[in-house]
Amino acid sequence: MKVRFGRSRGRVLAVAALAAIVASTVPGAAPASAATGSDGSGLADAITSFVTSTLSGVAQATDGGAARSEHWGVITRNTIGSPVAALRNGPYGSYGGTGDASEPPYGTGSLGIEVADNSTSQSPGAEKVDFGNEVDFYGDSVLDLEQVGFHVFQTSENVSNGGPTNLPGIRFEIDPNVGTGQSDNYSVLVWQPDAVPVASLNRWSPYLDATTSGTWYLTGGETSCTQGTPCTFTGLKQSLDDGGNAPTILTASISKGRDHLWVGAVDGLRINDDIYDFEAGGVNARRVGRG
Ligand SMILES: [Ca+2]
Ligand SMILES: [Ca+2]
Ligand SMILES: [Ca+2]
Repeated sequence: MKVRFGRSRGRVLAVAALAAIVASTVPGAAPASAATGSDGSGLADAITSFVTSTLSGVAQATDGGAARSEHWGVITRNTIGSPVAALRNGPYGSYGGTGDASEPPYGTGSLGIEVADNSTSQSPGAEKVDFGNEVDFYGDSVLDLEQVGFHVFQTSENVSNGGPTNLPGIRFEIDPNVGTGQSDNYSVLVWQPDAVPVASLNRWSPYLDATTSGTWYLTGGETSCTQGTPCTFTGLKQSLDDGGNAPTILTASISKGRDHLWVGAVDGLRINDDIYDFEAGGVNARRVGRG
């Protein structure tokens, strides 16, 4: 099944924004096509020309995915303390490194993350950050998730600070729609990666495929896939596939915390047919197979 996953929402918003521009640009709120010739002057024609060229530009940008860059950022509700989640250049290295693993897997930048383990007055004192998107995946079915994963820049210092699995993960806030709890509209679907190989420390990792590695669980005891008894990706989806209303996505994010100090970077977040390329200037969606 081919699903326009994570795409339709951005287009709807772009068109809605354009409609607002048209309404505020054309006096009398007439449709753009009806403005021509209404007063016999060139003004209406000029406005129509401007609106048409704007429409064309928005459509092209949205189809390329770049227009949705503004939907990515720190998810405020889920962030604790003052961690860093910043679109940055690099990292290149570590020093002396060469080859593909010494540069970001896509483009020239990435999502830099820095989280402290003991810097708030809360208990635990650890920070937490979610950098993600509350718009473009909203309403998509969890059961349609087929591809998930990313590349990470992991350091040996992070391993010293929290062990080999001290890594950021992926979180989907969802409406689980399982069992008799249809009125329970919230759970978090969490992927925790396996440790990266020692040979991949202090450089960029290969693609970490969340559908075949690491562990998945749901918060709130929605299914048998709990933090204490996590599941594979396949097992997780099966546990949510109980008929009736499908489980739906609310948000998607890269997440770290609350546990250990961590400083590193993530790039190339894949969700189905799109790879989200984190760059200093924004987030670019690259359609798989289109380069
Ligand atoms: Ca990048
Ligand atoms: Ca529900
Ligand atoms: Ca269901």
